[in-house]
Amino acid sequence: MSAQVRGQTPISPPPSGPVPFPRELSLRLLADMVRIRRMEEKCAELYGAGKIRGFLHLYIGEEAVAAGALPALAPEDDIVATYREHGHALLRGVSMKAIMAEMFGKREGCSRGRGGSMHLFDAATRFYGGNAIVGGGLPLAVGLALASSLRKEKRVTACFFGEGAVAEGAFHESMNLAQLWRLPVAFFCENNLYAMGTALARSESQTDLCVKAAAFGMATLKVDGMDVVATHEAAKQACAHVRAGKGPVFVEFQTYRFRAHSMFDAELYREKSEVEQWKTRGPIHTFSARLKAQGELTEPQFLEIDAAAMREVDEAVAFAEAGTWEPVEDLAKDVYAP
Ligand SMILES: Cc1ncc(C[n+]2csc(CCOP(=O)(O)OP(=O)(O)O)c2C)c(N)n1
Ligand SMILES: [Mg+2]
Repeated sequence: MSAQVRGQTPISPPPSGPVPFPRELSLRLLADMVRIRRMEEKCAELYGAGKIRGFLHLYIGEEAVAAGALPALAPEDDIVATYREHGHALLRGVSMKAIMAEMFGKREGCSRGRGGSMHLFDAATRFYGGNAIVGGGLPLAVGLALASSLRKEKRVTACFFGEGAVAEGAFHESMNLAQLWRLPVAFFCENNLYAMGTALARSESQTDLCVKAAAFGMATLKVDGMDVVATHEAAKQACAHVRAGKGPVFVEFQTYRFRAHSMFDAELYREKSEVEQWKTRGPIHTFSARLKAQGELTEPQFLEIDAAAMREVDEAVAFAEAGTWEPVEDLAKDVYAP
């Protein structure tokens, strides 16, 4: 396999420079990334222990995208995501307890234990899933945006999806109608360079995703997805564009997953050295180093943020463990009419 077919090279230097946010916001973004990381590390461990079963796709390495994008959204906005959505749900305000219980398949989970890792759903926070179908979220997002547009409700629909979705017909149909009807959608593409084991250049003749979006006449932004400063600024800009009634926007977050695609993946499609190089751009350690350099974070403060995240994880696991199984006689409920 040639170098071009693997992840794009060369890899840029780690994100650096001053953080222009108020300290409170910076610490929140940092804490949010740490919460996702610690929650998912625990999920991996619980998967190994047989407590979490089925599919499990970890977001580790990509945290700066959700951490930067979610705070740009308002409570009335709608969100659609993929199966790699644990972090998005958490930062939207679904409790870690309800997420963990869902991972376990317990009745107390946010989808009552029927969705599992790939189908976290919470109507109260307008978090409309969690979708196992590649590209499946895009038509849903366009439908939600069409509904809010017809009802004259002021909402942004944020649609998160991987770069693998651009190979699907649903992507092109959704982009076309969203732009044609000037719908209020922010398409947030998480380009982590691989769709399972397929590098972007192996499946796409045009690897610049913004060029694809621009072909529909859509406004585009390309962002360093490992830099939470850049992701937050870009998401704010994208949402402002949509809120101003200028129609949809496409944002390409250039990111990288540090773990396997799912728990069943021997990772034969990329070199370990590529992963190690990307880890030097890790969103948590680079951002905390910048905050330390400008005197806004000390190592003990970082350790306290980390400890708080681990306490939240422990409480979520205890909640999931104590949760209940749906009785077998209820299994056909909501599936077949009585
Ligand atoms: C329509 C469809 N085709 C194939 C699959 C199998 N599949 C699951 S994940 C995946 C890769 C998707 O990659 P990407 O969109 O880049 O998201 P990432 O996993 O990198 O976050 C594929 C092909 C699927 N779930 N749905
Ligand atoms: Mg991908």
